[in-house]
Amino acid sequence: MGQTLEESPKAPSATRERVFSGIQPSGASHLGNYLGAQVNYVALQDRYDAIYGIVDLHALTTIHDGDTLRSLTHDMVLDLLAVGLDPARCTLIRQSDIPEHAELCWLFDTVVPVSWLERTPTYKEKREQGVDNSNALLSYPVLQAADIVIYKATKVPVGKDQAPHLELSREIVRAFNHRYGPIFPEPQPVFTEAPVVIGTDGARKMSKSAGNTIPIFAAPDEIRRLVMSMVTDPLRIRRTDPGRPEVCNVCQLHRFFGDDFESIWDGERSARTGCVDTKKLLAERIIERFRPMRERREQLAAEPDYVEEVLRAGAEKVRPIVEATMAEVRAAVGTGPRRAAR
Ligand code: AQP
Repeated sequence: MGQTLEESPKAPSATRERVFSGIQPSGASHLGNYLGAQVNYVALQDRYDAIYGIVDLHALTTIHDGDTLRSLTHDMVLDLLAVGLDPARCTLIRQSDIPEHAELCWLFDTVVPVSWLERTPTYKEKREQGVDNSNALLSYPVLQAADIVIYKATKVPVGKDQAPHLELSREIVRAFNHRYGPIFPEPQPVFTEAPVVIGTDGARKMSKSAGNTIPIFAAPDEIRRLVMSMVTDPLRIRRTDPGRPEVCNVCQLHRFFGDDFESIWDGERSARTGCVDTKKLLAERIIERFRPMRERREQLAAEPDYVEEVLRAGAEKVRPIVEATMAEVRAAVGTGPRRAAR
């Protein structure tokens, strides 16, 4: 069960609920990442105690070159800062800077039956896409659960593709709490108005590994090329055929790039406008929307140490939270030194 941002309660700052979400540095941020999750990352930073992780350990399931991963991680921090995350209002961490994520994942692994993981839809999808069938790929949702609850976060802004993983996180928390006592809260997803953005192929979820993305910081001409290549309503063959905005991915995307989308849809329905007109308009609107963010990203990229400073400060800020959680966990499971009897 998820909720949209509008439905979520506004917490007073003294007792702010915690939000966590992770994004893989597995490639350039795209419209799916932005509309499905990042807009909520930005919106939630003022209302919650928000922690966002660049989850490089997760990306190791697909990125197998050290220099590439380091550089993609750096780029993802720039993306997040450019879309509006402000290190003064939220905390940005690199997952591998906090080794306790992996420790907690292992402890969770001891309560998770393999059958729970094998039935995860994303595991099946990734295997179909030819991703190496590593133990890490199978255990991915377990590490994800650890990422979230190590901070005792209760809200997780994600796209709808992540809903089964969040369900699994709650099952893992229940299994762990059942064995060791009530240590962790059950996290709930928070969705945007665009919980699933479809890719340029008009069929599958926009996804880096599916090669159907529109990267938000691509050069304007590249954005134009990708939008012009988008698959629209398959039944609209001639320019004079009426369009069906409900099934046309270009029309659907217009909902997020202007208040006049209904008149654009009317134009399509009555064949007053053709797919090419609608695509050209969408491309220009996407370029315009991301122009200030692209400029900001360029400015930030010119400061060589800034990203590492942000990550260092983030790691320092979360350290007491992580230590408190892990002290509680280690005491419950029996790892670490024996505590003196009082
Ligand atoms: N198409 C999408 N629609 C809505 N939300 C989406 N998200 C991703 N694609 C869409 C959301 O973006 C956040 C970060 O995603 P991620 O990059 O960590 O992982 P992902 O979901 O696996 O993204 P990709 O592009 O599909 O990456 P690959 O192909 O490398 O696995 C998440 O909240 C996700 O829901």
